[in-house]
This record gives sequence, C-alpha cells and structure tokens, in this order.
Amino acid sequence: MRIQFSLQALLLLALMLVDQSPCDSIWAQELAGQRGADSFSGYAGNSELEACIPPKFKFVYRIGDFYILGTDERPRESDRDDRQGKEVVLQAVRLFGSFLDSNEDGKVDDPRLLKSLGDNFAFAIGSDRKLRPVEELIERRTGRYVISMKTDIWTFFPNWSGRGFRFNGFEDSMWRPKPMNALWEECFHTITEAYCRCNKEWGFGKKSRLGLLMAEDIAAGNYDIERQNKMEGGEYDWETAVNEYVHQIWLANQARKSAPLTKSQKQVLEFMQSTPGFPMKVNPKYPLDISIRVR
Ligand SMILES: [Ca+2]
Repeated sequence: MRIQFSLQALLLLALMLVDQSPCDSIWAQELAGQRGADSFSGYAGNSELEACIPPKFKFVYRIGDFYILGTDERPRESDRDDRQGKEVVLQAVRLFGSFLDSNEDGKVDDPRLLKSLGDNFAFAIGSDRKLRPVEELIERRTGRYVISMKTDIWTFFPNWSGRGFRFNGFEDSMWRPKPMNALWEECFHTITEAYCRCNKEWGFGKKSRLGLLMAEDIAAGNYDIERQNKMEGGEYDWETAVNEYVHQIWLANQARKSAPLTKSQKQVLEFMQSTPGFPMKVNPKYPLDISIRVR
C-alpha cells in the first residue's frame, strides 16, 4: 500500500514538473542555446596557435577559431593616461562581434567570413616590440597572418563614434578623420582581408574590381597613393592601398557622408553593399558575447 502510494505520488510529481513553467523555460533556454551555437558549430579552438601565444599576452579570446590576443600594456596614444591594455582587447572583441553579427541576433551573419578569419588570420594587440616575435611565430607555425593594433603607435579612442567629422572628399590614401580610433581600421582591414579569401568577387590586386576602381580614380586625378608611397620609401604596396581606399569609403559612408564621394568611390560603396552579409556599420558597444575567453 505504501509502495503504491509512493508510486502515485512520484507520478503526480513528475506530471506537475512537466507542467511547470520553469521546466519550459529551461527547455527554451537550451533550445535557444543550441540555435545560438549554430554559427559556431565545428569550432573547437586551435591548440597549435594557442601554444604560440606567450604568457605576456594576458588576454586571449576567440570567436569560432578566430583569435584575438593582447598584452596588458597601456595604449600610449589615447584619450586618458589610465587606459589599460585590457580595454583595447575587449573593444576589439566587441568590434569583431559587431562586424560578424551586424543585426545583433547573436548569430554570425556570414559563417564563411568567420571560417575565413579563423583559417587565415589572428588579431594581436600590444606594443610593436612585443608583437613582432609573436606575429612571426604564429605565421610560421600555423600559417595564420597576424594583423595587429600597435598600441604604442596608433590611436585608441574608445569613445570615438565614427561620426561628426568634417568631410569634403579625400585626395589621397593618407586621409583619416581626426580624432580617430585606429582600432576600428585594423579590425575592418582584417574583415576585408578575410573576404578576399572567401569571396571570389573580392580582391585588391590591379585586375580586381576594387583595384580597377581605384586605378580609375587615380587616372581621373581624384585620388593619389604616390605621396604615401614616397613617404614609405616606395614600400606602399598596391594591395594595401586598395584596402585603405575601401576603408576610407566605408568610413565616410557609415558617418552618413557619402555625398562627396567620386563616381568610382560610389561604385566601391555599391560593391560592398552588394556583398551578402557585408557589415556596412559597426557598433563598438556591441552588446552580445559571442566570444570565448581562452585566457
Ligand atoms: Ca546575425
């Protein structure tokens, strides 16, 4: 009799639990978690790359298999003296989060882009002196090219909105708004480099669509890369110039200042807009966490 009662009680309890909303919400959370993870399935991390990162890189994150690593060195060119290395790394993680998930639904908009980032690149933050050996080691051991934010040379203005600057068009490759957060530019270049490796329309060579548009602009007398080339002792290569040209156009457009762009530059803009999933804006305060902290 006692056993029978216990069985009935257990059955009743089980039915009650199934009916209860907390159970539903756990189910819902699990399902949502599975959906959110869809963009990231198949990414288990890259132990070979992690082994290349020395202990002085105190902050290591990954989105999928794309690594973002940084030292705790203070950025030298910043809005305040007490800015920390960690702040640069965390903003880089948010910028990449936003570039990858423009519509902020927690899912990567173009999974090919994330795969291309992880397969070909890593992103490092710190002083030039500390970055160089790591860049070299990661490339030699893993074949990943390291794009860097050099915090002892380039500006880190974390509150920069990317807007509100005066713009009447640019004459050459050296134009940048002032002040500017260089971290945006380095992250953007990483995204466009990754597109060049996963989308056949993308390329920065002389015969590429983007390269031809820049050449057209130069031939029309609207744009110049020679000034910078001279400053860099003839080392300013064409591919870098095209990538910077694309960035300038993107920057003007996201600031809602595309009107002064030349005909060729507007075609570059249309090219970006016609690339499925291409991020035409970035949110430095991207609110979601799609990264994994490794260290
Ligand atoms: Ca998304």
